Amino acid sequence: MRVHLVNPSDISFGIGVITPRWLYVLAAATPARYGDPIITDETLERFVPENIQAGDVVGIGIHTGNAMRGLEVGRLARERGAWVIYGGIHATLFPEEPKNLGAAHSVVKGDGDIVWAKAVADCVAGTPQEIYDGGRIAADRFLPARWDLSPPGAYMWASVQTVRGCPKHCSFCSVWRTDGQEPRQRTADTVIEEIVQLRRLGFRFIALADDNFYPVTLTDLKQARKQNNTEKIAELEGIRAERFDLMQRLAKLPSDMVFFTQITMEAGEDPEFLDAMREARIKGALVGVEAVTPEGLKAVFKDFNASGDELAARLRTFKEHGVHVLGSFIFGLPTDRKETFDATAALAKAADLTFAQFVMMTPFPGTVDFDKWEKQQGDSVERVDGVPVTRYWLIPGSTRPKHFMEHATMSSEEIRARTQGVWDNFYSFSAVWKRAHCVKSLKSRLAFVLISKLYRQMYANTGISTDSARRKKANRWARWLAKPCQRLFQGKPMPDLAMPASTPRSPFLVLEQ
Ligand code: B12
Ligand code: SF4
Repeated sequence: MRVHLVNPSDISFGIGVITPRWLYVLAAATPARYGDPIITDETLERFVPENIQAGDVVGIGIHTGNAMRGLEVGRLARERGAWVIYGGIHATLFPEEPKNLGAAHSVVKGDGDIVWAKAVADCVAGTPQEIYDGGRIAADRFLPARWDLSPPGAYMWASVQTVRGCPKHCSFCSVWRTDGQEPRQRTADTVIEEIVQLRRLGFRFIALADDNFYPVTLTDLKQARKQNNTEKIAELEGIRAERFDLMQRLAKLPSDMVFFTQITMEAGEDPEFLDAMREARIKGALVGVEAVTPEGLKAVFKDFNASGDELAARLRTFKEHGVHVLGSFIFGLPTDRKETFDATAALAKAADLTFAQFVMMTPFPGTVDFDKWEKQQGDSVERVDGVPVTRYWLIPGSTRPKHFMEHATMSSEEIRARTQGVWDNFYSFSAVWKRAHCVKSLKSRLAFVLISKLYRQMYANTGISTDSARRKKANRWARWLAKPCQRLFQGKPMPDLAMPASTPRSPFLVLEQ
């Protein structure tokens, strides 16, 4: 009996950009008595059903974007006589789908770190349960990943999660509802151990795969102080101090290492935090800008973001402190008008963003927007070959509608074309070359151009609602660009790298009372 773990994908660039972390965490959760699991990441290579023997256990992780392919993989595995278990955010939200459409024996909801061993053992004993609830485990129970099982040289970035959950409540995001609003933060020791192991293997670039790397803001602390809530103050200061501790330890790792994370714009008001990020070599961060107007931000419950002139200044602060910003914007919000596209393109330039992505509003399950949209559709929901559009991920790409949420003043095609225009504008050769001057040598500039082009190919035109012809074209380009880019990310393995010494706990942080 062998355990297989499959990350489904119908798009493959041949080279993986970021490691799908769940594969290697579940590998760590697989009891040793079953041997090392066989890992298939379909972003690298196609799943081969013939490799499955009757009685094997096959774990499949799905998010909404790869659910359809995942269900197909499950059916293929079951035909071979395997036990089929699903997990991941999509299976957590719709556990009946793997059962009805993906030939599942079991579905694991929530975190798989602990419950996976039981699910496998039950299958081996021939008594699988339909549902296992992994819940939200505490941070000290998160398992470090089995990076020794990752194929050498296959990925550009490894991914290490340092904190799970986010205290905010943006309407388009499912994280705060599935992972919770309480930050579950790993200790610096466990994170650093994993990163050292990755550097030993030759990974120099690490994505800190966090929902929000800045879970405690200065405003949160001020508020707790104002309320004289001593317990809350201690909790928040503890979380913040641990962040600084982690960053001080990252700073002691080999100087060729580069980190990237996701963070809210509020960090732009916290120079001490930004400086610590720079020292830690967290050279870039995805910042969810989403909208450039106060109305747009209100529409997505993100009014803690700045807008107007203040917005560009806030974003520039990151770069002034040595942290490059990948700005993320959403188009198709109810408040968007034709002018919004040009205003966004102008803001992206004025804010001196290093990278940007412009995504079309998509109602992801588990979000407030999805619930509202599904309710609005009611019984008169449009269907494609019998499938309601509120289950759009089950509609093949060739017939899937391109945009789901009707807009009061623009057609879906208009929103798509204008969004495309903003991508083209931001990633035009001259604009990229100008931005490339943020690095010094000619070689680094050329690398910057290559990476910008790869990023654009991978994300523009590959959204969940894009038609297959566009996807194929973007895919061809990305595959062509991925190989040379990947070489830029490789480091020489450092098998003897030692753990950096831990630092005394950071001194108390300077805050106005
Ligand atoms: C890092 C990240 C990325 C990275 C890297 C992706 C990668 N290769 O891993 C990048 C930036 C590339 C990315 C891109 C996108 N992402 Co993303 N991403 C994340 C993030 C922040 C962390 C993922 C992670 O590594 N987690 C750590 C692992 C250990 O946790 P996990 O995956 O949840 O796995 C645990 C459990 O779910 C469970 N489990 C998972 N699989 C399985 C399988 C089995 C068999 C079992 C038993 C259990 C199990 O056990 C695991 C351990 O506890 C998540 C948010 C989150 N909190 O997960 C969003 C998230 C997954 N992304 C999301 C989205 C929407 C996207 C994009 C579509 C964004 C966009 N518009 O372009 C793209 C899609 C890219 C693609 N085609 O895959 C959504 C998915 C929503 C949904 N309903 O599917 C999430 C949840 C964030 C959100 N805002 O809602 N993403
Ligand atoms: S979009 Fe970002 S800030 Fe908003 S809830 Fe999700 S993770 Fe948190």
